[in-house]
Amino acid sequence: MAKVANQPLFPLPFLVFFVLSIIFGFGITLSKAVSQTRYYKFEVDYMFWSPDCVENIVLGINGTFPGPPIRANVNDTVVVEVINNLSTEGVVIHWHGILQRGTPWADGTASISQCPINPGENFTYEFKVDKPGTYFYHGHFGMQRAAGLYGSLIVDLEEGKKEPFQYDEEINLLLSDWWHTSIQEQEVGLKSNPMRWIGEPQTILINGTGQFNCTSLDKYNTSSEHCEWKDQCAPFVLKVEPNKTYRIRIASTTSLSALNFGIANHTMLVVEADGNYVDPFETSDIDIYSGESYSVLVTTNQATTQNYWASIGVRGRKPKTSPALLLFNYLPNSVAKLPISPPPETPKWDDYDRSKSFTNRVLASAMNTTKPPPIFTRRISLLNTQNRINGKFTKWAINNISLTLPSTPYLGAIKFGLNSTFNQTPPPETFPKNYNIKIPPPNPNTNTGNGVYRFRSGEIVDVILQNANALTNNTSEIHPWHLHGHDFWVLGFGEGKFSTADETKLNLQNPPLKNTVVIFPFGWTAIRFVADNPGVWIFHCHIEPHLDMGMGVIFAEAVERVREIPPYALACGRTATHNVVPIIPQPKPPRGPGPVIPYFMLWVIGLVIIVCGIGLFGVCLYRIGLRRGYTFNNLSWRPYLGLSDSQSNQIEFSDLSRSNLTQEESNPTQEESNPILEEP
Ligand SMILES: [Cu+2]
Repeated sequence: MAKVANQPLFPLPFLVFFVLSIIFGFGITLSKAVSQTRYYKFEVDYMFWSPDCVENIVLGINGTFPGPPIRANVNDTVVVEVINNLSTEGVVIHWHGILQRGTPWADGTASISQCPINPGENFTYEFKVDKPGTYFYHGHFGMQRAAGLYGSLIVDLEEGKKEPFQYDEEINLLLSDWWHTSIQEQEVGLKSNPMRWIGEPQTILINGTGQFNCTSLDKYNTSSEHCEWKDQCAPFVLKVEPNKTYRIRIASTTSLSALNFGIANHTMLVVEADGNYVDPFETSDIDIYSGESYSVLVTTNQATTQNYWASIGVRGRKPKTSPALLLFNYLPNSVAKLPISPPPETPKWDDYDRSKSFTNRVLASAMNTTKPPPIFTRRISLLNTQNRINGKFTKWAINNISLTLPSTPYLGAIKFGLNSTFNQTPPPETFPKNYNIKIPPPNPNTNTGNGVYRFRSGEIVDVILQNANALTNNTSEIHPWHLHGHDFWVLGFGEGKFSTADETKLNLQNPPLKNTVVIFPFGWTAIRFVADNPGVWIFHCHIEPHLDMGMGVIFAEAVERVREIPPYALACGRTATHNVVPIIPQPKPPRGPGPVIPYFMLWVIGLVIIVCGIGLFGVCLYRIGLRRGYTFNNLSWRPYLGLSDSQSNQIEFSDLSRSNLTQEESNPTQEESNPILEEP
């Protein structure tokens, strides 16, 4: 039996292989550690809740309202398994501000990117987050967002990267408005003749809590008995430490209201809008429209012995809703300590000059934003009007077409050429030049339709959103328009009807990138985007009842380039039976509930197992070799490389089966001369 003497425990090739494995393995591990997969499981159901101290039913996720926050880093993959526990309604969830490049089927828009998830069934969204910013998610089927189906979605920079501004702590505010009537009642009202408008909200909610008919101020001032706060509606308190800078992320998922946010005695520095850095500017308050988000920096540099009010009030519509108040509580002051200064007053609701001057200050940060292409290749003008169908039903229309969504999702319908599922005639690219936007529509009658604007890949598209008089004289409303699948450059705003004279007013130098932009009463807004994201994207007014009444258009972009639509996304309408789409059960995501799997650990464990396995294998080979009397001190990989012995002047490690060797093939003298091996 071979005996080992002075033999290194691990031979050189094994050591080299071992070290390379570790370097290679850690390379993979580190790259995976930078981008993670974030798993969530969302069970959607109606439940009793008291968002504003009045018990009602809300659409909750996993038994909470609002839904759980999603947090990820740039380049992470977010996987959300949505389980529809509703007994009679379908459901979808849209990831507002996420561009869904390569995954247009995950945009979460019923009838557009996918079929509603049936009651009792589930659907898994999987998408990459490629841009840092303040976002949110919400229902996009019927009016489910207004029923409370929303939550926040924050994307941080990659680990180790720094924001272009500094702050100490972060506060996240998700704003919404709340009605005591159900969305079913609201929706039936909207489609009734005569229409029953939803009216103004009962309460403004901050992170899902508000106080109906009883502001924090009432409570502190009068301790009135009707102000009975429960856990679910306890006033929101921002606990802050003096002399620190806070990044306050503010997103609005309101159904209707345009809001204004201000903190008494404090100014704020606006640094982000809709997930894009802006040229920082200081302001006492911000206007925020439904679908928008901002980050502001606030420094707690006021008298430290005081607390301060922050206030969120309604603008743009004659408000009937009390402003929501929250306490800016300077620690260690008691929460019960009443601020000396009054709450900031919401600017006058119809002071549009003030609104415009704020909006015009939102400009691209010089450092972090790309400029728009200097010219457009296609321009579409969209006239916003309020109309009637058959002289009765009130609708909103764009270029005289009120959008009604088809039962087959556009994405599948266009991909598979199912032309009977929607109007094949594209909607008009513009409206009559002589249309008078200052008066109600002379012929208020309109038509419903579901045609699409089709874009070739790479088209540079300008959209001129043109506001006009609604059905009532001297009335024109604010509409915040939101585009899916894109950020767009906001080239400008203007009064009256857009004309060629306005062309020179467009800002091509530093227009901000946004995903939501407002049109002011009787005015126009110009935007530009590049059609470089294959998919079908809705562009619509983010006011929930307005979209329900037809205020939107559909953009189809190079759909032939869309691949791998999960079959379940199309299991309805004509795509359900279309033979190109086999209906197979959707695989479950690798993990169920819980926010984050430490993928890093899986890699480390896997790596350790592989390296140990290789090591053991190497050691075994080595020991076997020793027992069979081979020498290992002069090793060569030549036989593996296909080199002949004549090319080698050394004994080959590959010559494992020594008995098969001939004398010519082997070099016995070398073996014998080997002092390490001794004869048995
Ligand atoms: Cu609108």
